Amino acid sequence: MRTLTKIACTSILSILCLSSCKTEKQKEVLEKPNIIYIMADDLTTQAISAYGGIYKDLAPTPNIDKVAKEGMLFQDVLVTNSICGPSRAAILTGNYSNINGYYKNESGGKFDASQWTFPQEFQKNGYKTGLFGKWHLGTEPVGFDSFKYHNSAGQQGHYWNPVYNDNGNDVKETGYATNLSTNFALSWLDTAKETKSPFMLVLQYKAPHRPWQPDQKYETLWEDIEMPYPSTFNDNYKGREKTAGDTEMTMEYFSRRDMKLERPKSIKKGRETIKWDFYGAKEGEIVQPENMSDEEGKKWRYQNYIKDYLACVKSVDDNIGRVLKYLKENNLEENTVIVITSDQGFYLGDHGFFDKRFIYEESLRMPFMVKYPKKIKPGSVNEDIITNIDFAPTLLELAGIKTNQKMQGNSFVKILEGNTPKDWQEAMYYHYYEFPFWHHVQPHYGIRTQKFTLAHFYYNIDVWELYDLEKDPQQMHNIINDASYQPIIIDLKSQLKQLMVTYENDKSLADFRKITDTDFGRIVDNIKDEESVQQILSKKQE
Ligand code: SGN
Ligand code: CA
Repeated sequence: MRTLTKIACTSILSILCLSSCKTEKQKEVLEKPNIIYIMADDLTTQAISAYGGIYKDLAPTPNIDKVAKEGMLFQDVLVTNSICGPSRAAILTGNYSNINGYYKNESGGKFDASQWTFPQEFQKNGYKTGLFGKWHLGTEPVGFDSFKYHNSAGQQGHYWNPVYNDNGNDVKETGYATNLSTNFALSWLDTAKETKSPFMLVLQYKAPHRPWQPDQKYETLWEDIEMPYPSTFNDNYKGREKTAGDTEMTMEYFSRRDMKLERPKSIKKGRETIKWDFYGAKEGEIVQPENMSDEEGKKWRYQNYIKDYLACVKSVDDNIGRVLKYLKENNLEENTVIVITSDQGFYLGDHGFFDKRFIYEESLRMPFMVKYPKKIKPGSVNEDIITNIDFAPTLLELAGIKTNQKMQGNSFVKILEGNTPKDWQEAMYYHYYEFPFWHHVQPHYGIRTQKFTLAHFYYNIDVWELYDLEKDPQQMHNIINDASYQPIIIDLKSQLKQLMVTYENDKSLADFRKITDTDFGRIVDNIKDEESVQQILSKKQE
């Protein structure tokens, strides 16, 4: 009797074990990871507390930080062309602008949607795919079962009551864009998670892009506080007069709209309203209260700007918190890869700037972190040079999707696993083309290693710059003429040349200038308001 019971128990146990082991094994084979790719617009590392910085205690980002804490935080993810559409095109195709054909925002035309993009590959391989929020590439998204993207203000979108293109139809929604895009994404997830297929969600916030309009509840969040100033706030651009010193993105170029000044009722619709709202954006126009000194005015504009920008980031952080809560409540945390990033970096008064475009650190570095408990050690930090063309191959490899598609980028899954391959890149190639509108930043290309930045500004000037990132991390000293650096310059120039050959962009300066000069067309047809802004503002640019 005793023995019989023992035998019976043992066999029941082994059956139980067998079936549960089998389930585990089956799970591994069947369970492809879900992917959630979250990209905010113009979100920069200086505004994320996980990266430290001067705002970390006053304006923390606990939800974004949580992803970093539970995953890997990247310190050196760099954008190949620091502007919205071109960065998005590079991310989608895994290729540089010269291969995907999308070089510029202004007069950059529409993204060629007949090209291969990574979401198409996910869709082809059985993933449910969805896109919500900012798209900003002109043509309709391909590779998504469902999409709902900002379709106003030339696809920049609006913060309040925005128009979205909902799978082909324009719908005006009521509310605040950051909350709305998250609502749409989460309700799509409700359906996607019920199917047997894994999902790949792309959630791209309009925030914290200009004109930096916070949610009502955060409008006066830091009213009584004077936000700190970046240490390079009063940069005088010595030795960089024709490059950093000749832009339209300093604190003097904020408009009345940026400063949230109320337009007099007497100003009627149309051209006049645009003229009033954008006053300040042109040279010689300064927005500041009467009786303020220049220094006070500069500080006043910065304070308005930084508080609004950080308040927009706060909503992004809150909404990322909603996504994380959703994953937890639906038991999706273990098998979901979460990426948080931005389309480039941004200046928060650093070097006296707002906006991006330059190869200089604040706009070159993209915030980037990944959480995926199955592969990534919590709390890890990585310092390898990775660029935005490496995203697509990495996401595909994480999902176990093989493709013959030619991508210039490389997968960094090994890096996520904590093992940087011996032959991993130690330098990156950068190239920015748009000029003069918006912000008058000279087209330039360059190389960035972990120690140096070497750049050539070439459109209607011929200026080389070199920065020693170890001795001068803030890039205040252009040491291109320093004799002791000449051997380094020779070496960097030859590496740069090699990179241009590798990336198939070893063209003449005349050919590069042609790209800047070419009008590839508008991003969307029939946008009257944008047209007038361009006409009104572009007068005094060259
Ligand atoms: C708008 C902004 C610019 C900004 C571009 C590009 N002007 O035109 O300041 O550089 O977008 O931004 S605004 O006053 O009309 O907001 S990007 O994110 O699309 O690259
Ligand atoms: Ca952007």
